[in-house]
Amino acid sequence: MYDLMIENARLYPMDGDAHLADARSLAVHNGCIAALDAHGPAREVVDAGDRVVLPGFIDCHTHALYAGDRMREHLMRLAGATYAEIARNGGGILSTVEAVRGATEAALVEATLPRLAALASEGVTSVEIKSGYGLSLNEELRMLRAIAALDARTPLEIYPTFLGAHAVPRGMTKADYVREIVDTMLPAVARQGLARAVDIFVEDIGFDLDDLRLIFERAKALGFELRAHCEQLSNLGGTRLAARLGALSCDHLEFADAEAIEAMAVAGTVAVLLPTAFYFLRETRKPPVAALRARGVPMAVASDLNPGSAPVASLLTAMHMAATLFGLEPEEILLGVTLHAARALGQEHCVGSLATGKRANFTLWNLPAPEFLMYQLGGLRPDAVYIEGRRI
Ligand code: DI6
Ligand code: FE
Repeated sequence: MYDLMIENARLYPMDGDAHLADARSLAVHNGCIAALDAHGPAREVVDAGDRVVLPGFIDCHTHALYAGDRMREHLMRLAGATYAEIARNGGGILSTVEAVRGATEAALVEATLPRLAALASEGVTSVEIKSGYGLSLNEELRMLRAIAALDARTPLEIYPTFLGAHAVPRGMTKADYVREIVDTMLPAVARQGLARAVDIFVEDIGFDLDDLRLIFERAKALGFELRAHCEQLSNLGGTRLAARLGALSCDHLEFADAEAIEAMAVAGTVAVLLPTAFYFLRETRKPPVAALRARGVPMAVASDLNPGSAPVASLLTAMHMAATLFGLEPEEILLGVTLHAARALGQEHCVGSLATGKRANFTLWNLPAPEFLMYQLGGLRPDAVYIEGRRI
């Protein structure tokens, strides 16, 4: 006896490609997908009425936990200032660090809940959330505890990432801060089990290749998965090194070159593309999508939701932009928010497609076809969202 049966559905399993399945039904047991094309009794039967069923979307790169806003910086940018100029003049990430340090853990959680609700309303069932606005042991731990609280407060599956190496805090040299990350912060985060992955912002205004190596080697030894922000604003070679050190994903990649792509292809690293940041910062250099495709590098798409470069609480908007701005094909984008996003989080064994044994995270849509999500912008919502077989 199954717990739940979805019948009469157009299933798009996203299991390798983005095609329509022959199967018309999906059975759920104990929160997992028990069978496709199942028959047999179920405690609850839902007639999908020929609607589209997709795996729950996975937003695999966000900085959704923050306090305050950066509206004034955005207005400065609209008037001509660049992201890097604003950062060098004391704005940027460090201004959000001040806001986060001034907010209670409860206030951080309350500020973030509506942003997660917005993502969930679009069919997102898993969200990665990075720390990185604390920049000290205690403040980073506080952010990670708030992320754990969000996991408990929402039905969403939350994947916490430690991004201590997001910016150098005021009053410290980069070398001293990197030493603190390696010697103190990483072991403490590992001990408390507060993050699955470790991330780093590799950029002139962030961290360099030596920092990347030090932090990744320690993080790997402590059992963390590795991710990196690379080649967003310039080409420092972060992608090549991160991929060689075993990064699950390299993210942004506007300035990635052939060597970077080759290193990702060899290592099986996922390219996480973030068109909202490209759009919001009014960048002109696009990631090398054709070359990534040609070399078979799996591409994911995420919202990058953050107060500075992408205040965009909408994965559907990121998906639409991935098509119109970056030239990804609709099928690539659908895989990019399901199977490939799961891979970027090291979770492809349990989420990201409609496959037997995976968690029963899926959504029902009244659409002519899934590609419609890359056509209409705005106003699209799933009729139902299920996480581990329960409707939320
Ligand atoms: N790259 C980004 O796009 C975000 N972080 C990063 O390293 C921006 C974060 C912010 O500006 O607050
Ligand atoms: Fe980011």
